Amino acid sequence: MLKINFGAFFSRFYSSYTKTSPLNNKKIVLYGDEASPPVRFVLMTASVLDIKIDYHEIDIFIGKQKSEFYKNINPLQKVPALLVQNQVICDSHAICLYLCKLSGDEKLYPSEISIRARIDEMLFFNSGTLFPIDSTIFTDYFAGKWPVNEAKLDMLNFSLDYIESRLNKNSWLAGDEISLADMCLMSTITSVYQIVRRSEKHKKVNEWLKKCEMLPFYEINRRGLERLLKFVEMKKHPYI
Ligand SMILES: N[C@@H](CCC(=O)N[C@@H](CS)C(=O)NCC(=O)O)C(=O)O
Repeated sequence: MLKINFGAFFSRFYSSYTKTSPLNNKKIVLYGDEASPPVRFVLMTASVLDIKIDYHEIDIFIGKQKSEFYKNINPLQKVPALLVQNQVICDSHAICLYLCKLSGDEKLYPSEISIRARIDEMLFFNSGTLFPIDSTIFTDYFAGKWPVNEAKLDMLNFSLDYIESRLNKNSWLAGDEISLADMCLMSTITSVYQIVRRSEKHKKVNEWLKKCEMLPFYEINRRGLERLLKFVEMKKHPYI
């Protein structure tokens, strides 16, 4: 049975990434495309931390990440990239950790080292395992290599089994409180579920996603998913 204290969640997490905050004497620019899960992860983190950022769209569906303008910002030609004064940070995990440290706000990344270790574990898991699977499935989808290769689906299911096992122990991925880990993996999983059918087997994952959907920052994820779906639907491959 899913029990959520909505009042506490809403007061704790409601904010908008257009709001101003005392730490914003620094000019922070985020380059991204909301269809991208790592970009949504950064936007949601900034929103929860109440950090004002200037958002600059790099439309990856028309190849803007390969433009000379953007290559000068991120030679890797990937979104997101964060520009803070003269420094560029080029990976969503690094960016979100930076924003947590910059804000001094511990709600998404508490200083207690064993909690940090659990959050880091999930961020590295996303970076090294889950997101590359999501990325390869989407690359195949947009290249018309569909239905998805079974071996890739197995890899995805293996990762979801692992996430399910984490959620069997705790209500959130790194413990009893929502953290960067949840925002990061939620943006990846909800993306892949735009083209791969949700498995009934992963009950805890599905419950956890429902809890995420009820939080105010999820609006950012929803908006990005709508944009992603627009391009998914243009391809019209059957839903797997
Ligand atoms: N590990 C990076 C991954 C960034 C990434 O792969 N972004 C994709 C969009 S989801 C991208 O920019 N793709 C454009 C391309 O490969 O040309 C992060 O977390 O920021």
